[in-house]
Amino acid sequence: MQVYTRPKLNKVKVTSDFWKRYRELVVKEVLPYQWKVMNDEADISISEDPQNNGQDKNSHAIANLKIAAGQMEGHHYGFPFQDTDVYKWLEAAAYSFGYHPNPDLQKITDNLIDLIADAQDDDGYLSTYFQIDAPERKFKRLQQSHELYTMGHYIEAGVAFYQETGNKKALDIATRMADCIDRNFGLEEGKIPGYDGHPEIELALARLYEETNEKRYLDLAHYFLTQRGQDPAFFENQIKEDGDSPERDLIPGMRDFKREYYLAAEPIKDQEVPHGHAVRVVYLCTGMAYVARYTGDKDLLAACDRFWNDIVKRQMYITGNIGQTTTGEAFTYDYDLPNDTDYGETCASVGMSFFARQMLNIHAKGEYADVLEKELFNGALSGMALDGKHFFYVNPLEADPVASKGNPGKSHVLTHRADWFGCACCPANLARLIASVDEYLYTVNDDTILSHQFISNEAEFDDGIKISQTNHFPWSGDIHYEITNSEGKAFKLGIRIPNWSANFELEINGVSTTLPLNDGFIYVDVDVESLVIDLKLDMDVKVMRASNRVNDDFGKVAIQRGPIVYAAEGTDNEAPLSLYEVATDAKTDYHFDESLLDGVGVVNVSAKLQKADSKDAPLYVDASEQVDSTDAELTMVPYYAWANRENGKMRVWLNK
Ligand code: FUB
Ligand code: ZN
Repeated sequence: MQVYTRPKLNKVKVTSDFWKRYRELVVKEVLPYQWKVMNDEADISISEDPQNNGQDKNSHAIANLKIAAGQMEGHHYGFPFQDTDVYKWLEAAAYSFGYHPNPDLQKITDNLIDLIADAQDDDGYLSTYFQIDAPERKFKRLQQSHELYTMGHYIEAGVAFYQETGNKKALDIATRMADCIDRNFGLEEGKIPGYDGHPEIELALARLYEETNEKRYLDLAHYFLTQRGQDPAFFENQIKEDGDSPERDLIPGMRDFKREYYLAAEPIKDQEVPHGHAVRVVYLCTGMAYVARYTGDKDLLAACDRFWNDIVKRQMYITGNIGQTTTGEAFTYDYDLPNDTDYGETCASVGMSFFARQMLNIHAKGEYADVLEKELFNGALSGMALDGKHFFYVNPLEADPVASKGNPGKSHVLTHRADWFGCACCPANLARLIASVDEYLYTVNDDTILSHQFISNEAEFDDGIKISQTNHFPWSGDIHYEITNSEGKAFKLGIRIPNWSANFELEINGVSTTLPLNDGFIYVDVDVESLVIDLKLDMDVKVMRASNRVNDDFGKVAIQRGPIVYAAEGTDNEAPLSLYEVATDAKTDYHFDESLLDGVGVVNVSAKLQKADSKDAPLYVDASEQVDSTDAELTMVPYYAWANRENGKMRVWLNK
């Protein structure tokens, strides 16, 4: 019998050209640009903020911290959660030090930690809106206040910063915050028996527990998850006590959303499907999965499974985007997946990646990694322009500048990425995901190392285990592994076979091999000192269809190659794109174009192009009248790279 060791992952170096480009972009463009914006030093415009938040062009995020720290005078500006822009940025900067040491940036971030420490109250509280403008209302309107959400984002940043730099002050701020929250919340006499309107603190406390081993933090995270919805009137009662008039609202309109929207209508264990605001849902799910893993809480785990299935099987776009409506940035109902009015917030895709990662820590199922990959290469990545300085908040699957301008129901759908937003939650959220992508490549469960992403890397584990993966993914499906196991310990290497690769070929040490597929993984027993594995994934271009329960995609097809979902843009094709018809067996051709969009795989698809009716023709005619069409070819580019050239039309789903 094999005696397996339990490998511990120490370090992953991303060597993928595709991801190295993005990660260097974070260092060279994204972080400096966002730092300028948050210091109100960037010449930007937020006039096309899809949320119509009406903010001025300055973020004031750093100024708010300076005012709270007593270094400046003035009022708080922006949303009650404005501080989180800074914290997500700080977290992204922390990760970047792991692959790109940067003393200049480190000086800035060390000073920022000092500023945050100065802004923190003696009792550990830190949320600049309340400190500056409403100290008497702390924790009194949790439906809208985002106080725990805000502190949760700091806690995440503080843990990451400490882990990357060893700056103890960064961690101390986080523990003092958590202690403050612990003193104020719970079921004991004198504490608030509530929770935040926006989940985040749960996953943050779980991270803090992981770092500090302080069980109180895990218990507090568990409390927030199990207390949610126990008293469905909790938020409303708090609002009554804090002052019922709408002028007292911290974010206008937030009181109108139902309890379900806040996932607070009933205890989570009783909620069949996730309702409401998409980012709230996926942050909550991440917290649930995190805490369930450490506590063994079966109710939480069952809720994770239910919510996962509902989102992934019935409410997710082919690109991984989630949240179908701009009204409340929310989920709607099963199979409702409109393409030209959808929301698909970048933060929701980032949060879905967090959720998938946590689920992989619980079950070795390929479907979690499939979704993670979908987000990394499509839904989340689309949130940033190739220049690192423009961002999407809303990610549509069909867009037209004329429609966005002319139809108020589509005004949230931008057809070009914006400089910044009044509510700027997305840009730094995506930056922290990209900067930490090395943490999303492996999952170690007991005796098994799961290699579930095909992002070239060199990984080092304890016990002399090293895994090097080289490839040109996502453009090529040839994946080469070299495994060094200098101490000859025995372990299993699980390699994901993606759901898009129906066929694959495997060679171990040059010998063609077949291995059974187990929940999306093949498993190789490793007990020798070195091993070479070659995997050939199926990179044929696929013409995809949606379940015929999805009204909006009925009679339509989409193009996918490997993990990449493709989009047709007006700039490459004769518009309108709606006049193209693509057969399910359409001829397709793939080539890599180094000079296009920083190097992308391009797919050409044979199609029929209907002749557009003349403007003078009647609006309705007998359908039996012949319409001329010609043979044509559609040029398609990766969805993540759309809107990097002109402000034009785009479509993922094409008429069949
Ligand atoms: O409410 C805080 C953040 O702002 C959410 O996560 C985003 O969806 C945006 O509404
Ligand atoms: Zn966002």
